Amino acid sequence: MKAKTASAIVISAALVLSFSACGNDSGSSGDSGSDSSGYNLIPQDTNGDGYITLGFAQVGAESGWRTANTQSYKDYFVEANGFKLVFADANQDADKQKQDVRDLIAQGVEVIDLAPVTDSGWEPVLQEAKDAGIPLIVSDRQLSVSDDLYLTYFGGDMLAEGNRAVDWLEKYIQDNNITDPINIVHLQGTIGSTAQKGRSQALSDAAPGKGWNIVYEQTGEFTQAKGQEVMESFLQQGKDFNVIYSENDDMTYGAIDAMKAAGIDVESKIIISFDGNKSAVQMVVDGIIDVIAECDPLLGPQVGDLITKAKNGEQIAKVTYSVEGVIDSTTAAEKVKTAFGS
Ligand code: GZL
Repeated sequence: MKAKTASAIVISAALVLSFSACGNDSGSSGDSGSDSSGYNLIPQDTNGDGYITLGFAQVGAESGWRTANTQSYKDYFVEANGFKLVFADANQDADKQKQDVRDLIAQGVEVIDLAPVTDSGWEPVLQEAKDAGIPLIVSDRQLSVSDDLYLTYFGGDMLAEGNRAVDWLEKYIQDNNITDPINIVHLQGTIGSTAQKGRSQALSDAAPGKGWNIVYEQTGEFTQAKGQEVMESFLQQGKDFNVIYSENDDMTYGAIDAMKAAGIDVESKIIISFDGNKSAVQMVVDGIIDVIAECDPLLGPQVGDLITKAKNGEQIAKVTYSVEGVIDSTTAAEKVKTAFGS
C-alpha cells in the first residue's frame, strides 16, 4: 500500500512568539519592577555564595528525550557557568512533583525550573513560590496559568508540532495518490501533559474534515514498554490500519516491536513519530519511520541564558518556543549526524 516517495516533502517552521516582559532589578530581594504580565521576581544570588542555585523539578526518566533533557541541565548548570543545581525527579507522578517544588522552596533555591508532568492544579504551588520570592520558570511543557505566576516559558509548541505532522501526512497522501481509507492508530503521551494535549488536538482537529478514521486511541505514557503493550492490545482486535500517529519515539519503538512480533511488515505502514532521538532518525533513513515531528530536548543552555538575562535586568520573552521542524526521507541522512541521544 505504501509507496515510498522521494518527492521533497519539507515542512519546517520556526515559530518564536515573544511577549516582552521587562524585569527591572529593584533590589537585593530579587524583586523587580512589575513586568508587563505583573510578574516581579528575577533570579538573584540571594545567599551571596557567588552562584545562582537552580532547583529543577523534572518529569521523570521515561524516554530518550527526557534523558537528553536532564543531561543538558546537568551539563549546563555547573559552577563554571555560575550555577548550582538541585535536581528533583517526579517519576512521572504529578502529585509527587508538586511536593518536589514545595521541597525546593523549603530548601531556599534561588530560581525554580518546572517541567510539569501534567498541566493542572499548579496555581497554589506557583503562588507559594512567588510568595517565597523565588522566581519560577516553566520549561518543556506549558501551563495554562495566569502570566503573573511565572517568569517565562521555554520549550516546544506542541500544537504546532502536531500540525506539522498532520500537514506532512496530508501531503504524503496527496503525493502518493493514496485512495485507501486512512485508518489511524493513535498512541497518546501522558494524558493531561501539554505535550499530549497539543499533539492530540492537532490530529483530532484535522481527522474529521479530512475523512481520516482514528481506529484506536490509547496512552502509552511516553514509554516504550507501555507503547508496545497498547499496540499489542490493538493488534489482537484484528482491525485494519495503515497509519500510526505516535506521540514520542519511545512508544514508536514499542509499537514497531509489537508489529514485528505479530508478523506485520512495518514498512507497509505510515509511521509518524515525535521527538527525534538518533535511533528514530536512523529508522527514517532505513525507511521504517516515515516522519518525525521534532521536539528539542537540549533546553539547558537556553534556559540558562534566559536566567542570566533576567538576572541582569534584560527584557526576556514571556513565552519562547524552540525552533523545530520535521524529519523525513529528504532530511534524515543529514539530521542523523547531529541527532540527540542514542
Ligand atoms: C516534549 C516532552 C515529551 C517528549 C517525550 O516536550 O515533554 O515528554 O515528547 C517525553 O519523549 O517523555
